Amino acid sequence: MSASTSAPARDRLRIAIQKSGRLADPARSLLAACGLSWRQSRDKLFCFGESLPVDLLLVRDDDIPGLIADGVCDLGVVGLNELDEQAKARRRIGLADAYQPLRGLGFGQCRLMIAVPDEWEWQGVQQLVGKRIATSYPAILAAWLKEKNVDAQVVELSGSVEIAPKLGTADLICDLVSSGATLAANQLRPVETLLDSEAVLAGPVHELDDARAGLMAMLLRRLDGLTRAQDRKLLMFSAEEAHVDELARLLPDAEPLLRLPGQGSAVRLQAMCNGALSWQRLEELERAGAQELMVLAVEKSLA
Ligand code: PRT
Ligand code: ZN
Repeated sequence: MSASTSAPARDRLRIAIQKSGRLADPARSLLAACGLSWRQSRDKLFCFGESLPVDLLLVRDDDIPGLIADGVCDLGVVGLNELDEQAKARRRIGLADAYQPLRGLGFGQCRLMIAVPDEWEWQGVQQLVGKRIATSYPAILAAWLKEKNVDAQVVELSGSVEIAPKLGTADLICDLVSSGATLAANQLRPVETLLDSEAVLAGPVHELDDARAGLMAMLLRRLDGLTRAQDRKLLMFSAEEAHVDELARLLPDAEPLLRLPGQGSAVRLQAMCNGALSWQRLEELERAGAQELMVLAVEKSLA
């Protein structure tokens, strides 16, 4: 039985995104690139979907997993770190899983890492036994320590984790790292990675059974289309017929070449390439007889 059977049928999809912060702008841009548009300005908490019945709720990132669990929102854009932390915290108190990551979104990349004072000579996880570790991710850290069979004390802090060792409230920390500058500025050094994180589209564990299911499927298809498009380039060029086989051999990562009539004995060719097309590769193709080479970015794809 689906979890939503008892809930009233809804015909509008609701997506929670961060109101302000690191994930706010990229989340809005990505959803806009999926063809969604909204009536409200960005400082409002609710944005009414105009182009499609898909509304936005602008909230703190910490609230997003709970909003999905409670059925207030159907989807959310949130860091995998936050989603995983709250999922593990639920499991610890015996609650069933209520959300899951549906797609990685390719932004908000960071790592949840153990960082120790610079002066420590790192010898491995057993060095953590008996130590106090400050973190805003107590459930992930506790699960990791258990897996490593390390008995250490988890000191939960809601912010400014990196100054805990200096303040003497902890011996080391477990925090998010992207450039590493914050750690360096606090004389800390990353030594172990607990989680590789990025922004994800999170959704319920049970399938929806009303009009929202179709909207969700369409949104996921468009997201996949954008991801696929990012990796693809359309290569266009012309060549003498005699060179075409050799040029095709130089493009093993391309879908079959499309041939169009050209001038005289030349043909015009198009190839959809899935790999990078460096200057070096273009010059190699030129030496093998390709002329008028042009590389075009693919914006959207339902292929
Ligand atoms: O107000 P709200 O609660 O919504 O926002 P927030 O302040 O909790 O979140 P925000 O906007 O800081 O981060 C949102 C999400 O961005 C996080 O949950 C991560 O998924 C992702 N993200 C990516 C990061 C970082 N990179 C990051 N570097 N979140 C935080 N940081 C912090 C980190 O905690 C540390 O303090 O940046 C510092 C380290 O950065 P570097 O570059 O010095 O290593
Ligand atoms: Zn937050």
